[in-house]
Amino acid sequence: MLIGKPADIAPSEITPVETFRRRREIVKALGLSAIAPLSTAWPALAQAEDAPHQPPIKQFNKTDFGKEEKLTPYQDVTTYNNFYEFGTAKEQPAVNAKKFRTTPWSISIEGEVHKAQTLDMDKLLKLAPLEERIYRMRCVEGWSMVIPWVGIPLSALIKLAQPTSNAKYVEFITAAEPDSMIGVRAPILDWPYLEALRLDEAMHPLTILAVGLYGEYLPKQNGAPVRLVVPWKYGFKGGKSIVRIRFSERMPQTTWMRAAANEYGFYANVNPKVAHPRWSQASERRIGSGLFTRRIPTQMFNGYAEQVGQLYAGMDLAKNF
Ligand SMILES: Nc1nc2c(c(=O)[nH]1)N[C@H]1C(S)=C(S)[C@@H](COP(=O)(O)O)O[C@H]1N2
Ligand SMILES: [Mo]
Repeated sequence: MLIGKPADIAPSEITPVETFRRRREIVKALGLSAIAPLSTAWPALAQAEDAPHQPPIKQFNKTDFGKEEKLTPYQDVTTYNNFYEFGTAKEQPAVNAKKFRTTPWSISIEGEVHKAQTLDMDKLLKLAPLEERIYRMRCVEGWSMVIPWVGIPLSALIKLAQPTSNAKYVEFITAAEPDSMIGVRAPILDWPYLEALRLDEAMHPLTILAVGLYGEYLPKQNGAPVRLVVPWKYGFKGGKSIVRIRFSERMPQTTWMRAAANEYGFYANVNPKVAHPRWSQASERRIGSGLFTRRIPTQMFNGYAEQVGQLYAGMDLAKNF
């Protein structure tokens, strides 16, 4: 993910994953994390502390879905984040989100629905049984993780809202609080961060609202208390810390389309055959797979083609990227 126009790209963004991971893993392997001179030489490391665990979720269903995948370690999932509201560097959200308040929280359901309403977290958690979903997650930047999310199908909320016959799209509007979100005070993106899905994508059983990971409530840096997860799309579609869900007739302009429409399309389906204008999407680095992070081939629809391919039947995926 890059900010705005190509001219703004820092050279450090070209291989950020490798550099960050290798340094951190080498230092860990050598047991050197407390040594000050090294931290000074490698500034990114100084902040890459382990994130604390969150309270456990008492009740959720486990399934076999995704159980063949090797999970990305908790510490990688919670310290290597994209959440620009808390800074653009991967290690910043874990550090800068600490003061962000996530209780009380509610989501306003608006637009083309028969049952517009405000849902608090208690109500949201009762919409459907919580379930663990082990999903491969692919960032448009070229790295990936495997995360055991805990959440509910987004379809449960949609059924409650009762979309009108005009509703074709669902927008996710996320928190934008300058007082507690350091990134929101800067014009990094057009705040609030806004993402959207076509209604049938939103209804798909793989699409979830996540409230936890690794059997614990979501850490703030991962989008507490509730965020969207759409495993066949690039990670930027998964808006974090959602405050409004709006149903609309016309395709919404999303934040990343506004920032660079030629680079980040509305669909953002993972597709190894359609390159980003500035880099290939044919392969990915799986985070946390050892000292020298493995590069593996990227799969069509992130490997979920069997489940979601029919949603795009007849569409030109090079045009509708
Ligand atoms: N509100 C908000 N949501 C966001 C982002 C963001 O900057 N702000 N970044 C997105 C991107 S680019 C990715 S890859 C995922 C990362 O989620 P994770 O840190 O939980 O792995 O969050 C997405 N959701
Ligand atoms: Mo991303």
